[in-house]
Amino acid sequence: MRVLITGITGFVGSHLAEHSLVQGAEVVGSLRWRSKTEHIDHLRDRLALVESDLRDLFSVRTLLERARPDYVVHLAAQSFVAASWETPAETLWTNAISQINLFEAMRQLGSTARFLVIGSSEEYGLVYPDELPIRETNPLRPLSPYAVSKVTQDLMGWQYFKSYGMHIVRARAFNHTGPRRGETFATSNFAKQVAEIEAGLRAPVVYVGDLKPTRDFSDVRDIVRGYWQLLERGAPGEVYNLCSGVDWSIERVLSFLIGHSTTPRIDIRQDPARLRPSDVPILRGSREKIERALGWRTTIPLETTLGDLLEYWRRRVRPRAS
Ligand code: A2R
Repeated sequence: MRVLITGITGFVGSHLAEHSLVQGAEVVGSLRWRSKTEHIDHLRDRLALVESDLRDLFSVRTLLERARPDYVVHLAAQSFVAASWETPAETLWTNAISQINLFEAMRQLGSTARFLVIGSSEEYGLVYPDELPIRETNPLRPLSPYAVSKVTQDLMGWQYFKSYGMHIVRARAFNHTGPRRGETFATSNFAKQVAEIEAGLRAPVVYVGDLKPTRDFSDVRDIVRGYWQLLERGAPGEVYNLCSGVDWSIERVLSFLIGHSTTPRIDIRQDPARLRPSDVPILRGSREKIERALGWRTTIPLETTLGDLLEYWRRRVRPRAS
């Protein structure tokens, strides 16, 4: 069994690579010449890595010829919602065209690999209170260029399944976090600030954006286990939410991290630069469909995830402080 993981150097890619190896799979990852490899350096001798920019069809074709995968998990993306308002065209191009390139190269090469499309809860966007919890049948009302790019990926997946009978399963993962989460994401950013305060690298003030929105957080290690199960047993053409079914406000996440700090008093200050043009106020999902189909459910409490995230940042920050 050979799995191709695009975006293997990213947050989720590194965790999925670990999980795939535990499953006994041969892992091939795509990366760019300038990609940082710190998240996968510990796995380097157990991975095959192929250089590829997925926006380039020629490059994608070469990647697939080299990888000859049984499974493809397409994680590579411009993954940051906030950045998508600054770079809407780049976000759409990277996220939508890269996936089309993969589909077209697979068609050209006659690949029958199983393909997992990585969508997002952001696709649901504006959700009214009587529409909670969010099911796969909820309307898609994307509120950011990123969300539109993910709707496009999702629906292109559906279209290639219908048009060409490709084995494509679609995942809509709600927020996930854990060690190695990029520092632009709120959970990780807060944990990093707390770790830097503890190490004496900054004043005891955490800078925040809007704390009111609530999100349905899962641990990334639960999410990659779900992705693997979807590859193995997900129904082609179908779409599945991956979520915990519980939402936490961003404020509660922050309070948890500050509450677990060794620094007795930390202040909170709003930074207008961290506010978004239109933020989704509440995201809470239903995982009923995937649980019924595959028996998948989250197992790691968010408290554990946030504790691990804080530890991760403490380990990274300490060498700078000494
Ligand atoms: O930017 P790089 O070179 O470090 O690689 C990133 C990769 N990537 C690309 N790879 C090939 N060609 C491209 N044009 C291209 N653009 C980006 O995607 C990196 O390895 C990965 C993204 O990693 P993260 O930003 O850490 O995202 P994360 O959290 O792992 O998200 C995985 C998936 C994405 O589809 C998100 O939209 C979704 O989960 O939430």
